[in-house]
Amino acid sequence: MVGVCALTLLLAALPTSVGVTSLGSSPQTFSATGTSAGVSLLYPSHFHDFAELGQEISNFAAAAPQLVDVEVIGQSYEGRNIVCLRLTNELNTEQKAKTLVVAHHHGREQITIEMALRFMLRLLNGYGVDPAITSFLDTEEVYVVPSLNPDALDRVVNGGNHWLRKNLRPFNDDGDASFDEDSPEDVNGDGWIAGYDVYLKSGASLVYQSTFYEGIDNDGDGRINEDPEGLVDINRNYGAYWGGSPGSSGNPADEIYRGSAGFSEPETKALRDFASNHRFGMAYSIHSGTNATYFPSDLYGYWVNPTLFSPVYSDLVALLPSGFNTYQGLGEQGEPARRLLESGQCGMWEDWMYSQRNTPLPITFELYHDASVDEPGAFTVILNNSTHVIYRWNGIYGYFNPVASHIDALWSDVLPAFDYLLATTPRLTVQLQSVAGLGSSLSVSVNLRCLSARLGTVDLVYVRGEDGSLLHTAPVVSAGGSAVVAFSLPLAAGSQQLVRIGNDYTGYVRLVISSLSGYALIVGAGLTVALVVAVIIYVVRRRRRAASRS
Ligand SMILES: [Ca+2]
Ligand SMILES: [Ca+2]
Ligand SMILES: [Ca+2]
Ligand SMILES: [Ca+2]
Ligand SMILES: [Zn+2]
Repeated sequence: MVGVCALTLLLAALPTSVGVTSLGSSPQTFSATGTSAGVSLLYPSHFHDFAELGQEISNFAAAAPQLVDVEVIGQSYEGRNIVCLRLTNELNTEQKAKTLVVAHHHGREQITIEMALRFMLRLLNGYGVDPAITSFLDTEEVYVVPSLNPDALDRVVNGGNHWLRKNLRPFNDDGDASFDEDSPEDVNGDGWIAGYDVYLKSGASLVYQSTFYEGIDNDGDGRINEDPEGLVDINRNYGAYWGGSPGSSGNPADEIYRGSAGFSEPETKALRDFASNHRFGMAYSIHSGTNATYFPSDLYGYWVNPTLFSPVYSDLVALLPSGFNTYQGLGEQGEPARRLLESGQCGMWEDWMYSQRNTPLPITFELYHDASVDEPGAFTVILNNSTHVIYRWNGIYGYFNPVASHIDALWSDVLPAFDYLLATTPRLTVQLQSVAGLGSSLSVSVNLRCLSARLGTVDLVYVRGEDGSLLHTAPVVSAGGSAVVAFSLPLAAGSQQLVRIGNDYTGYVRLVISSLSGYALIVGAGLTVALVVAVIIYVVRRRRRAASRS
């Protein structure tokens, strides 16, 4: 029922004139019902399609109803639900800190859905078993969007087009009478759609020209793949710095086509409307195709807040397997994992989260790439004449997704970065320092500590009454830092008041302060408290003589 082990600490510094008895440590018990490793994937070692993903989500919600809430945040272009799961101890109803994971902006990056599923599985099965996970779900609302681009998921798995990156808004590329009538396909039945890279010979070097794909002339117009499915790169469609170049393109045929306007697409609108209702301290958008972490960057591709991002980057390098700290494939080996060649500020998610939603650490986490598919041996020369070279490439799976049997091993590799996400979300602990005062007002002093090693409380810290009224405003508490905050509390003798301390980033910690006759202490009776959401009821002995003087 009650996690009271923090209370001993919280009560240690009370003045002797206040009659307080500590209950001492109690074994920690858990408020919500977890699954205790009782839930597993219905489709393990398997890349899910849209319908199977829906079954997994339903299974999670059924297995741990006190930890899982499922919300539809919008519909894709073709009307598929875009779902967000909230994982938290729902029996702790106080406002909590919030953390976000968005997966699968890009259709072919299926591994991101698999990582999101395993992240949720870890939380559901660790709650009530692993103290760290229990604490995370007691103090945070963890939001997970496992697929922001469900139309593309359906095409990638069931339509056979493993290359599809963009959303499914139709576009008539060739201006004939039909939309999307000629997409690539696996003509030779070897299980993948080959890509062909065309290079122009320029002296001793080769200059990349274009890429085309395996396919047939579906509509008999004499051209192959001239009107494929897929239009907007939804990770270039956010409404901050929309239109930036060269990071995005205005050409509908390009893989980084930005759409007709910022938030023109239903998928980005859904995320915008959802995120606009929350304040996230930490957020990941997970992708694949390289091993890298991207932070909000300026026009030149440099971090906008290196003082914060640099240590976070170092943390991630230390947590992840070697190889994650390079932007592979663009000649940036050894450079920090940040976008250097693709400029920022071109309608991407992290720049919008940072500049428009004030999320201090939105990180695009590119969590998979097999470098061997970039090696010369992965390419077959199919033409080499005096002017051109054409290579065939089958590396789509190694580029964006591992083989299915390696999904769980990849999850083991990246799991520490997800624990780090939860640990870096700022939260507060509150220690009662002293209580003094008599009659109708108490002077209360508390010690606030920020539980993130990298992020402070972001915003000012507010002391509020139960009705939300503002009693006191305290400065920002720095990352890993603490601060003593004093405030006065109007409180008539014999009454009690709930006090809430925190802000929209950290969530709130509750204190119940009572001024009653006699000595007594009641701790958390009948109330749900988490490790750091301490509910304290303590009793102030009324000093009648002193009171009569005031
Ligand atoms: Ca057409
Ligand atoms: Ca088209
Ligand atoms: Ca093929
Ligand atoms: Ca055609
Ligand atoms: Zn991507």
